[in-house]
Amino acid sequence: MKDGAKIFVATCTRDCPSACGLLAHVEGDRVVKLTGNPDHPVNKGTICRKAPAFLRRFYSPERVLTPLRRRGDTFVPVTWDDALDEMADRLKACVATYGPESILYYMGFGERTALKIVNARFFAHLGGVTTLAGTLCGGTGYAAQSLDYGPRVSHDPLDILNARTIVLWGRNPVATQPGIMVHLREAKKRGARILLIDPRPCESVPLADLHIAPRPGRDAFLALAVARRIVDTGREDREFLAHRCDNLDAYLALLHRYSPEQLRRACDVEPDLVDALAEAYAAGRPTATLLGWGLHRFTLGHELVRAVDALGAVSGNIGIPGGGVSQGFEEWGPYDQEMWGEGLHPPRRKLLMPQIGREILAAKDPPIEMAVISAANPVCMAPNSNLVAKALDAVPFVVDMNLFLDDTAGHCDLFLPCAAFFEQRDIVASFGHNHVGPLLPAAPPPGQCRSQFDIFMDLARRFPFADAFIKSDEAWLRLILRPLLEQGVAWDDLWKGPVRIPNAPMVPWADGKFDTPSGRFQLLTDVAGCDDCRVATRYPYRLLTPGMAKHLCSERVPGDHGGPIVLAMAASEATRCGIADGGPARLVGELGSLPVTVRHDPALRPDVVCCERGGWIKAGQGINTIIPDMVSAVGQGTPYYEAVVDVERLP
Ligand SMILES: Nc1nc2c(c(=O)[nH]1)N[C@H]1C(S)=C(S)[C@@H](COP(=O)(O)OP(=O)(O)OC[C@H]3O[C@@H](n4cnc5c(=O)[nH]c(N)nc54)[C@H](O)[C@@H]3O)O[C@H]1N2
Ligand SMILES: Nc1nc2c(c(=O)[nH]1)N[C@H]1C(S)=C(S)[C@@H](COP(=O)(O)OP(=O)(O)OC[C@H]3O[C@@H](n4cnc5c(=O)[nH]c(N)nc54)[C@H](O)[C@@H]3O)O[C@H]1N2
Ligand SMILES: [Mo]
Repeated sequence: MKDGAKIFVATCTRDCPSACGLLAHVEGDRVVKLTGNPDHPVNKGTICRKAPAFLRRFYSPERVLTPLRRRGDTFVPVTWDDALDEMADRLKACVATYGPESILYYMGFGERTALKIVNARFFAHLGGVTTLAGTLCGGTGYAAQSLDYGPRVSHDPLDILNARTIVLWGRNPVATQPGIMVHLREAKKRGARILLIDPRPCESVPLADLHIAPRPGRDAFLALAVARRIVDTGREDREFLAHRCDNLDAYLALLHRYSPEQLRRACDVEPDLVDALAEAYAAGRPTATLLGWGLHRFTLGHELVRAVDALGAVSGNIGIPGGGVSQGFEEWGPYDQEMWGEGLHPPRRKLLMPQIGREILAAKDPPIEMAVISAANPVCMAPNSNLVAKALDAVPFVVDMNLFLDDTAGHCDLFLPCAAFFEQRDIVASFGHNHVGPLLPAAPPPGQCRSQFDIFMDLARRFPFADAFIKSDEAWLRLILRPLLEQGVAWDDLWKGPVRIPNAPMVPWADGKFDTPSGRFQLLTDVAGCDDCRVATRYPYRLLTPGMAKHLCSERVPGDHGGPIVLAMAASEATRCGIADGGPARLVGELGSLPVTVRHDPALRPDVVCCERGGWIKAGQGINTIIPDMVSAVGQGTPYYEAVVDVERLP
C-alpha cells in the first residue's frame, strides 16, 4: 500500500518476448499505473513505453463490456446465459451433425498464459476439433535450430553479460524486446561490442557499434561469406568442427561453391563489413548471436538461421558462456503437455495458420461449420487478409473472444468480452527468457467482462464432460504446473514474483553433446542458388513489415491510429519516382493496392520499402491485404517478407 494505492505483482502477457515483471498500482477498482517490478531479474524494474497505452486501451470506451450477438449488420447486447446457451447448442449441433472436426478452434498470440491450455482442453473433451498447424510467428526458427542442435534451447538472456561481442541478427530489441535492454546496456558498459544486422535502419541502430544492412532474405550468404573468411584465414575452431559436428566436408564444399565475391554480392554487403564481422566472430569471442524473428519471415528462412548457426560453430562460439546462437524460448515449455488433452481423442485435422483463409474455404469432409477465435486478430494479422475475411464470412457461426471490436470481430456472429491480464489469476512464461511470473486479479474486469477460464468453465456446465472439466483455477494450475512443482518450485513462491525455471540451462550444449540423432551438431550442407537477384521488375521493392516501438501487433483502438499507412522509402528512390517526402502514393502488390503516405528515409536500402504491421483495416490501414499467403519451406512459418511491391506516384 503506497499513496493510498494497493500494489499487486503482475507479469506482462502482451505478445512480446520480454514478459516483464510488473507492479499493478490499484486505486478503487482500477489499475491506475503499471511499473516495472524491480525484483524481476530480467527487466529489473524497467518498463516499456507501451505500458501506459495498455491502460488507456483496457479502460477505453471502446472496450466491449457485454456479450454481443450479431443481428444483421449490427451487434446487440445479450446476457451471458443466452450467449453461452447458443454457443453450446451450436457446438453440440456441429458435433452431432458433422462431427467435431466441423469446428475450428483458432488460438492467436494475444495472450499465452498457462490457463489458456484449459481452453484448448475444452475442445479436446468435445471430441477433438480442427485446430491449427504452423504459425504466423516463429515456427521457422524453431524448426531450423532444432535441425542443427536438437530441440531448440537458447542461452539464458543474462548470459549476454559474458559476451565480448553481441550480434543482433535480424532482431530489434530497442523496439521489440525492451525488457532485455538493461542487460544489453550493461554488457556494453562492460566493454562488449554490439553489431546489428538488419536491412533497415531500425530502432536498435543507436545501440550498435556497427550496422550492416544486407539485402533482405539473403543472410545465409552473409553468414557463408563470413565463415569462408574465417576458414580462409585459418581461424576456424578445428576441434569443434572435427569432433562435435556432422557434415563437415559437405559444409566446407558449400563454403567453396561460390567465390567470396559471389557470396558477398548475393547479400550485397561490402567486403570490409564481411571482414569486420569475421573479425567479431573469430577474434571477438565469446560472441553471442541473438537471432530475431525477422529472419523467419522468408520462404527459405530456415537456411538463413542454419547458416548463422553454422557460423557459430565454425567460430567456436557454441556451448561457451557468452556465446551461442540464440533465438527464442518455449512459452508453453514449462507446463505438462498432457494437459492440452490431445490424448483424449484420435488425431484430428489441422489447418495451416499461414494460409488460414484458403484452408477454411477448402476444408471438406466436413466443411468448417463453426469457428471459435480467441486472442487473435487474423483478419488483420494473417496474410492475404481479405481472403481470411471472406473465409470467416463463409463459416455459418463464428465466435470471437477478445476485448475490442477489431477487424476480426467484424466477421463474427457472437462476441464474448474477455478480461485483461491484470484482471485474472494465472501464470505466464516467456518466449524470450527463462522465468515464469504470476498474474493476480488486481482489479475486477469492467462491465460483464470475464476471464476466458471462467467462460469455458461456465460453458462446460452445458456438456456431459462437465464433471471431468470443471475445477478451480488453482486445481487446473497445479496440474498444468506439475513439471515446475516437481523441479522443486514451491507453489506459494509462484505467487510472490518471478521464478526461474530450475532446469533451464544458462549455457546450452556446454558438454558438446547435442540432442540430434548422432549427438553432434548438424552443419548445413546446401542453400538455394545465389543469383544476384534484383526482384522482378514489375515489383521492384521488397516490403518489410516489422513490429515498431509504439504498438504491439494489432493491439490498438481506432483512436490510436488511422489514415493511410506511412511507408518508408529510400529518399533517392522516392525522388527518382517523383514522390515527395510526406506525399501520397499507391502501394501495389499482386493482391491489390493501398493508399500510403511516403516518408523519405535517407538510410534505407533502395530495394526495400517498409511500414509498420498491425494497423487495422477499419482504420484505413490493413497492410496484410496485399501480402500473399505462403508457407515457409521448413517449420510451417509465414514468409511475410517475401512480399514484393511497387510504389506508384499519384497524379
Ligand atoms: N513494440 C513491439 N514489440 C513487439 C512486437 C510489436 O509489434 N511491437 N511484436 C512482438 C512479436 S509478435 C514478435 S514475434 C517479436 C519480434 O521481434 P523481432 O525479432 O525484433 O522481429 P521483427 O520486428 O519482426 O524483425 C526484427 C528485425 O528484422 C529485420 N529484418 C527483416 N528482414 C530481414 C532480413 O532478411 N535479414 C535481417 N538480418 N534482418 C531482417 C527487420 O527489419 C526488423 O528490424 O517482437 C514482439 N515485440
Ligand atoms: N505484415 C505482417 N504481419 C504479421 C507479422 C509481420 O511481421 N508482418 N508478424 C506476425 C506475428 S510475429 C504475430 S505473433 C502475429 C500476431 O497475430 P494475432 O495474434 O492474430 O494478432 P495480435 O494483433 O497479436 O492480436 C492479439 C489479439 O488478442 C487480444 N487479446 C489480448 N489479450 C487477450 C486476452 O487475455 N484474451 C483474449 N480473448 N484476447 C486477448 C487482443 O485484443 C488482440 O486483438 O501477427 C503476424 N502478422
Ligand atoms: Mo510474433
